[in-house]
Amino acid sequence: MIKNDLFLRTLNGEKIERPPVWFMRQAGRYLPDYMVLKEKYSFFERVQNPDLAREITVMPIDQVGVDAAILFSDILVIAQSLGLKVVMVPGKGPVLQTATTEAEVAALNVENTEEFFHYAAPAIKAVKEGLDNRVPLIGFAGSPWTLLCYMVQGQGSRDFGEAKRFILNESDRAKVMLEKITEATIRYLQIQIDAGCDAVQIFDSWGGMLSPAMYDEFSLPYMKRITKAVKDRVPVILFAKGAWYALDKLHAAGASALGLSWTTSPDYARKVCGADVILQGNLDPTTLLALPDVVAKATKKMIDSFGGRNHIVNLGHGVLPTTSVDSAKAFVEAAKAYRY
Ligand code: 1CP
Repeated sequence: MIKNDLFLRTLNGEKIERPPVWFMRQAGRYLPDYMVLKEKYSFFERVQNPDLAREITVMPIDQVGVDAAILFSDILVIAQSLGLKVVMVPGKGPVLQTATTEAEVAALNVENTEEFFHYAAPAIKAVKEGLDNRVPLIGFAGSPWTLLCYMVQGQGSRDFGEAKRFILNESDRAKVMLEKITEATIRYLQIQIDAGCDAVQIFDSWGGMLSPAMYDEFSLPYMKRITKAVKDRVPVILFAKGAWYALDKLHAAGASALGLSWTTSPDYARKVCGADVILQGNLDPTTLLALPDVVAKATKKMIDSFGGRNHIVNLGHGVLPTTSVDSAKAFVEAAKAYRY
């Protein structure tokens, strides 16, 4: 039994005394103790070594008091499992081997998934031990479209223009790639759930870069397949950043909750999805650059806007690396002090 199960009870639609709080990218990025580990070990050592994965995943529970943990890893592990090299370049971000030609896409190997992720179950079990049933553990994956963005582009991008050119010019090949990413993702999520993850979130971080019609063709069908494959085992949170136009369809896909970025209002989401939809979000992450008392007021106001129910407090995207620990704590404490 998990002692603090506010997060899971909210996903279940239960009435509770206050909203649970966690935030995207809470495990890495801004905590000073994480920075120390970052100097000592490479990114994938931190992901794959059970002791490091436990220490980093549990850190925000102990240090900022969030109500749920998210496994320390990255969405790009799926590109690795399919056979592409990924390097995290300090100060720059991820750099990947790309797959765009017919031969490169054909070589992406879904059958390698279980062997590649041999480290995942021991890491998750170590994390669960570290959590000691204090709070639930969230597993995660990127959406197939968001993964394709990196696998075509080879790195982050302002507009993912090359990825868009690829799906326009080579839509059949792009769909073969999206299918493969989908299959590998489902297998990886099953491994995470088997090992003890209590819920999963799919990050469609670049979903909102697509037009509604392009979203329906190149992201939604794969989000749906993934959701359908795991939703009977654990609650699924779908976060399609900026894709407000797809909320009703993502809801209909069987998501337990929908993540909102700060440009989408809860009123709008409830209007298109129904009054009982469970929502997560959505404070603008730059708000956490403000002073702690300013953060506390903005957080309370944000929670008010969700109308006192069916809400998981979070940011509208990942926490920024320049966030101070005091402001992150002010955000968490404002949610914990809130009463419905
Ligand atoms: O060594 C480091 O600290 C490098 C920074 C870093 C970290 C801490 C990267 C590189 N990934 C991560 C961890 C990570 N990534 C987590 C673990 C849990 C946590 O930090 O709380 C999660 C959930 C992610 C998810 C992720 N990675 C997303 C989706 C969420 C989002 O922010 O949109 C995306 C798009 C990535 C790709 C990625 N990995 C790393 C960076 C710098 C990026 C962005 C690259 C870019 O587009 O510029």
